[in-house]
Amino acid sequence: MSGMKVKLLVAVMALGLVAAACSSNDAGSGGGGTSGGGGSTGTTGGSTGTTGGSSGSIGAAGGGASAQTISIKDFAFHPNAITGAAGTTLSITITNNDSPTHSFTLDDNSVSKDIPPGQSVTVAVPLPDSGTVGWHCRFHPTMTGTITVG
Ligand SMILES: [Cu+2]
Repeated sequence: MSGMKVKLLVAVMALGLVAAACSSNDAGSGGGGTSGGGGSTGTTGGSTGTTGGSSGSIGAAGGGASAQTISIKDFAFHPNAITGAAGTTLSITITNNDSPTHSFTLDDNSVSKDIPPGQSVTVAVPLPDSGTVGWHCRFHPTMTGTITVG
């Protein structure tokens, strides 16, 4: 009886040690991301740090480009209003959940990709220093969206 208790205690302590080791590792890599983000600019440092903390693997991408996901359903983009950092290239992955083919087409036609039903495509959208960038579906003019550069 008491022997069982001791074994249990040892097992619990061992688990605790493993957990402690894991969490200290996480804190370490998260901290690295935060300091890396702070190096570039103060304002974007905050958001970059958050991205680095949640997953270290895309921390590197967080420095130069950011990513957004959009889904298409019922002949509409969801969301149809997103934001991006001035002067960066925004990577947008669009998934078509409708039956017909749609497209992601910038209003100036500099980027245009068709998205077959059930599929996803990723586009790279270079953002200006200010203003907005509009996009639409070239097959269905009522499908529109806007990237606000901030
Ligand atoms: Cu469409």
